[in-house]
Amino acid sequence: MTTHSTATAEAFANIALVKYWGKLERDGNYPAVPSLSLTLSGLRTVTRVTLTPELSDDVVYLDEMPTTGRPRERVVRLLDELRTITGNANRARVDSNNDFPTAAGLASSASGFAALACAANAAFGAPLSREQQSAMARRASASAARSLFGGFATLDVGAESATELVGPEYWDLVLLVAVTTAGKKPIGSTEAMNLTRATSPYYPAWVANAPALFSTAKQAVVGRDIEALGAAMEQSTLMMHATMHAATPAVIYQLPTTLAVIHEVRALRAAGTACFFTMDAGPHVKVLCERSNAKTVRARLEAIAGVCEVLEATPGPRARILDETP
Ligand code: 2P0
Repeated sequence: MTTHSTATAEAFANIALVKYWGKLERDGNYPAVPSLSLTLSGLRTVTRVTLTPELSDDVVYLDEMPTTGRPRERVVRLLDELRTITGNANRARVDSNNDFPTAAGLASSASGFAALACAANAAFGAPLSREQQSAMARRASASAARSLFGGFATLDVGAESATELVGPEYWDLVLLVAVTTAGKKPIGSTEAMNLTRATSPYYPAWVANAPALFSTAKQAVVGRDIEALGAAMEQSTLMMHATMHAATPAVIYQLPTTLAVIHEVRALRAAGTACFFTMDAGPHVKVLCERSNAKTVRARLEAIAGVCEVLEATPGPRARILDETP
C-alpha cells in the first residue's frame, strides 16, 4: 500500500430535493428518512490534508481560520477512524476552503466532509472504496455521504453509504440559489433536527410520509419528469419546515425574503414557467428548472427586493483527488 503525506480533494455541495431531517435512535448518525440530492457543480470545497509527524494534535483551518470546539472534533473523529484503520498515528493539518458562504444553509458541511473523507483517505494511503468514504462522511454529517457521488444521489433510511442514481450528464437542470442574507443561521442543523425529533408532534408524520415522496422523486428523476419531481420536492421541504415550526422552541429559518421568493416561484409557474423551490436549514431559496427556463427565472429572482445575489449551479461531479504527494 502506498502512503501519501499530502492529498488535496474537491467535493461539491449537494441540495436535497427530498430532505434528510432526523436520525435513527441509535449510534452512528443514520438517517431516519430517505433523501435524494443533486450534487452541484458551482458550489465547491477544496480540502488539503497534510500528515505532519511534528504536530502533537490535529490542526483544522476552515476558510483560513483555525477552528476549535465541535466543528474541529468532527474532523478529528474522522481522522481518528483513518488512524485506526491504517495504524498511522500521525496528526494532520487540514485546510478546507469553500467558494460559497459557509454556515448559511448552503450545505457546506456536505461538501466539506466529502472532500475531507476523500483527501484524508488518500493522505493516509487508506484502501477505502468510494462507498466506504461515503459511509465515513455520513458518520460526520449525513448529507456529506451524498457528495461523494455526482449527479443525483440517494441515501436510504439506516444506509451505510449513499448511492448514485444517475450521473450529472443525465439531465440538463439548473439550480438557482436566491441568497437572502449574508448572516450565519440561528441554529445548526444537527441541533435543530434533534430538537425537532424530541419535541415536534409532527415528527412521526414526517417520518411516515417521507418514503412515498422519495419514491415518487426517484421515479421522476429517472423519467426526467420535472413536474413530478418539482411537486415532490416542494412537498418535502414544506413538510420538513412544518415539522420544525411545530417544535418547542420553534425552529424558523425563513425570513420575509424567503417567502417573497416562494411566492414569486409560484407566480412564475402559474404563468407557465416550470420552476420549483426548496429550502434547507437556512433562509435561502433554491429554485430548480430546466436549462431552457434558467434565464427567465434568474431575472425574476434578481428583481425581488431583499435577494442579495443569485448563484447558479448545474449537476456536478463526484468528489475527487486533485493531487497527492507521498
Ligand atoms: C439535507 N439538511 O438532506 C437536509 C435538509 C438540511 C436540510 O442534511 O447532523 O449537516 O451532520 O448529519 O447533514 C443538514 O444536516 O446533519 C441536512 P448531521 P447535516 O441536506
